[in-house]
Amino acid sequence: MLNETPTKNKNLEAWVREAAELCQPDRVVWCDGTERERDELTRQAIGLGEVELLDPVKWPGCLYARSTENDVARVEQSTFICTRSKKAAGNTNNWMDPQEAYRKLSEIFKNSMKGRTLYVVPYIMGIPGSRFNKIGVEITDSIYVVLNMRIMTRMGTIALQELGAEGKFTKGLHGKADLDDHHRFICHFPEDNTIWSVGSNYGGNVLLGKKCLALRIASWLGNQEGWLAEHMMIAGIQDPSGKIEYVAAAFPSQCGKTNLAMLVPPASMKGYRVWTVGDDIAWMRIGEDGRLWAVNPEAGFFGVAPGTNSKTNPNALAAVRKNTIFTNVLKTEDGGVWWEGMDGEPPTKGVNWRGQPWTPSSTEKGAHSNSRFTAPAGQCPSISLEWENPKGVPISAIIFGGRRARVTPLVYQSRNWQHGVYVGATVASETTSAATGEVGVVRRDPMAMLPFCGYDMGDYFSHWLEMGRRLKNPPKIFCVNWFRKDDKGNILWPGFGENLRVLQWILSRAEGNVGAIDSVIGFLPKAEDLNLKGIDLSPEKIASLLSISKEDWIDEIKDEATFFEKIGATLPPEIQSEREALIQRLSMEMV
Ligand code: OXD
Ligand code: MN
Repeated sequence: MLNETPTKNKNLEAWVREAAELCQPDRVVWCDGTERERDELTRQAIGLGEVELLDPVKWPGCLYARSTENDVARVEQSTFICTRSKKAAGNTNNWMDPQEAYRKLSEIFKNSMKGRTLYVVPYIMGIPGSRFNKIGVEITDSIYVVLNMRIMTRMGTIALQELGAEGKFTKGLHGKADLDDHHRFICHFPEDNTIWSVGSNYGGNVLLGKKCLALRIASWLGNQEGWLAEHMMIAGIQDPSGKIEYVAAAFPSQCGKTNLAMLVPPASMKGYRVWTVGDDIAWMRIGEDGRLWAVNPEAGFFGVAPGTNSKTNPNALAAVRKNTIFTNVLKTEDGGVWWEGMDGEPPTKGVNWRGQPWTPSSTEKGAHSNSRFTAPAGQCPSISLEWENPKGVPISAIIFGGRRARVTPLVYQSRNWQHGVYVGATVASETTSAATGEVGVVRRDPMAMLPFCGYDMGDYFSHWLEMGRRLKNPPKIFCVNWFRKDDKGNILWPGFGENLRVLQWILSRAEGNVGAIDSVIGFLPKAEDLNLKGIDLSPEKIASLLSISKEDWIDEIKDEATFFEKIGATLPPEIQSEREALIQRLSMEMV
């Protein structure tokens, strides 16, 4: 922790001075990222009541935090893309004029750090030493944010060294202000490479390297520089011969990306392993070999706690046993943590996420449904040897998915890249508690990027199409749905480790080793080509999982039209013609 300026970068110095003038903190502290600094900040945060220490024997190095009750999820209605022209932000983003946004937020930031410390957090998104890195600097008055950023990014002196005297960086200004949701704004200024976030202390709104830089700003930069910043997990699938193939998969929040990235193969699939490269974000570039190469720009996992147990995700459980920050879970009497869906019996007593006494007979949940763990990725037993390879890993298959009780089958393959972009563009999912708002409503979430694309969605689809034209050896594109239900509302597919069976089919298809049924929506597996050994699923269930209902798809296409109309004139004609081709196939064939 340094009190004097440790950088020769004049732009950085000037910007920190400017922010301090606006926010008027008592002190300015530059973070160096050392363990000594972490210990000192932890001590201070405990003193301020921002975090509590968990039992040091059972949960070594772990901290417990609660956010205010009205500040537990991303706030999409208060998230803005502030480009000079509204058109650049597109119709699916909230837009604010940059002058107005700076003025409005300045009023909230003004003097808001009086009596507080302003921390300067330099960080790297990407692998240190890689030419594809982006450097960010977050200014914040929250020690909780600093402690989380040091897990989620490569932070401190290492980032200042990489930045050097002349380097460019994303300016991120964060302040808690009064944590009043009327004063909560998450504003992105892609033309200024700047983010201003105020009035929140919840991860997705305030860990500015993650959704704000690595997705919203990075997707804008990717469009200009010719690469993709995506809301995707990345994993390597090792087969019994030892060969590893990599997949990247996009799912909306809370649809199991982290579980898929850390999947443990079922006992009946001997010789298979899944290696985690990343669980949330993929930066993908075209390699010299004409393939798509993906890097996880983050250094940690900011995962959803409820439902994580030794069956659903033993690797995540192992990863969070030390040096982890738990937010909005239940704190047990013996200094441990608990959440709904954890192994074993619930504790007899505890303090819930609101800070109130809790017992199993309480009507309220112990942990908030969007409660989180922040854990260093390197602690995950399934972490890939390649996860810090600056080149990234070559992607054989891209997978899109959503949470759909009906309509979408367990898995299908698109016909080609253009059709795959259409499939990604039409992904829909039932909403979850990762964002404020109604839960369980079907909404279009193209490429799982609706809340994260930093520019016009139609232009984003065009960028995907352009990437496909440049790829000599593109990954094959698939769509999956682990959440299909029968008429009685029961989920049909067991999910979790068994999802590897679907990945196995996907990779066989990507390699051209297996046939498929050429259906109206794309290539469907023949039931006999799915590896179902050791799994108890009736042929009727398999048939339901792979079935497509003409009526459902006609409704689906109508709903797509409404969404495409919203995107407006920038919707690429290729997407329109894919849709028309599907309409034609549906009207010609009985499915
Ligand atoms: C996340 C999200 O936190 O997608 O990863 O909401
Ligand atoms: Mn996410």
